[in-house]
Amino acid sequence: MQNMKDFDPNKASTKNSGIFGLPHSDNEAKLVLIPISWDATTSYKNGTSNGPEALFKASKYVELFDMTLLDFFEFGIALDEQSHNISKWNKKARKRAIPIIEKGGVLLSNRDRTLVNEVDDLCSNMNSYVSERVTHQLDKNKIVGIVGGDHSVSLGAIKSLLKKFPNLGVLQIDAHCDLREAFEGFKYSHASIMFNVIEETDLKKLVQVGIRDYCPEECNRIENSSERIETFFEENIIDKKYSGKNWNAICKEIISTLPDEVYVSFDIDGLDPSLCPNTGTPVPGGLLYQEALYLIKEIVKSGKKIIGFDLVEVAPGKNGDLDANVGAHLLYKLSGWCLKSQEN
Ligand SMILES: [Mn+2]
Repeated sequence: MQNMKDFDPNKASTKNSGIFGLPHSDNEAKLVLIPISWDATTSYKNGTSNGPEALFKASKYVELFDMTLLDFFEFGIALDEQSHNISKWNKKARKRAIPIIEKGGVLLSNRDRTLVNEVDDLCSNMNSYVSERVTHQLDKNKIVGIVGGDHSVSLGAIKSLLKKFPNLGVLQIDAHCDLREAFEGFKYSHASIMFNVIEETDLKKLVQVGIRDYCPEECNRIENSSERIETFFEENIIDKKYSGKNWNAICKEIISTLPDEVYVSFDIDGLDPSLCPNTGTPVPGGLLYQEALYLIKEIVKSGKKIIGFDLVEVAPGKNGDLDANVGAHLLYKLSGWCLKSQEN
């Protein structure tokens, strides 16, 4: 890395530095993080479209050294450009989605149906942008991470990655299954992301962890998926934990269901909401920060490769910036384990 020799990880980050205070351009970086400021269909609280900017700011205060990962950041991490179109489409879609969400997705008039179609079209534009951007970076031999935005941003990324890695499996850390067929009327809702992945791709394995808020339709879908979807519900994890099974053994169980190439789709609401109080749809319970990281670390230690990832639903709050701080640390460690796993 040409400008790496002048870089000192012991010093505070400089004003014009990149994400995590690093000096890399996206040409120099091995890992490119693609920001998608999107919250068109968030149902409870919006604000996750401000995630990428808040994460970028908070990232400057993340300590670069890691006793296990060491100086992995020398591979280079850069944040891709923000797309002006994404913000424009998001504003348009959000404006049209709000009256529908307020009615609980019950479409009463032709006008309602027109609004829903317009939202779906704008979401399709976003999906295409993510797909194209990911393919563009993969063609340049980069590894990609998507920085959301709500969870719907993952679809385009998974589609493009499946072309390069047809046998990849998705590990989804989330409070929700996201397996509803459309939610509140919208085809590309954040709450339907994994339904769309299952329907629109040949993904062989989806492994869900942390799930604690779901509906009967989603349970049926999991049961009838012939193990294409494997769900580690929080209630079952807690039963095992409280009867003495340790987290290491539970992680091994989870990891045994994953193929060798793993895409991590990390919805911050999979964590305990005290770590992400401003996320769009917080649910009590959830993984601790260190449990989630331990799982990621064990995946890499087991010899599997993380071929890409996303971090979604991080929303900065008005009071303090805990959400962004937790998110930035998580993003850094995910980046690290992803880069480290390329040696596998
Ligand atoms: Mn989700």
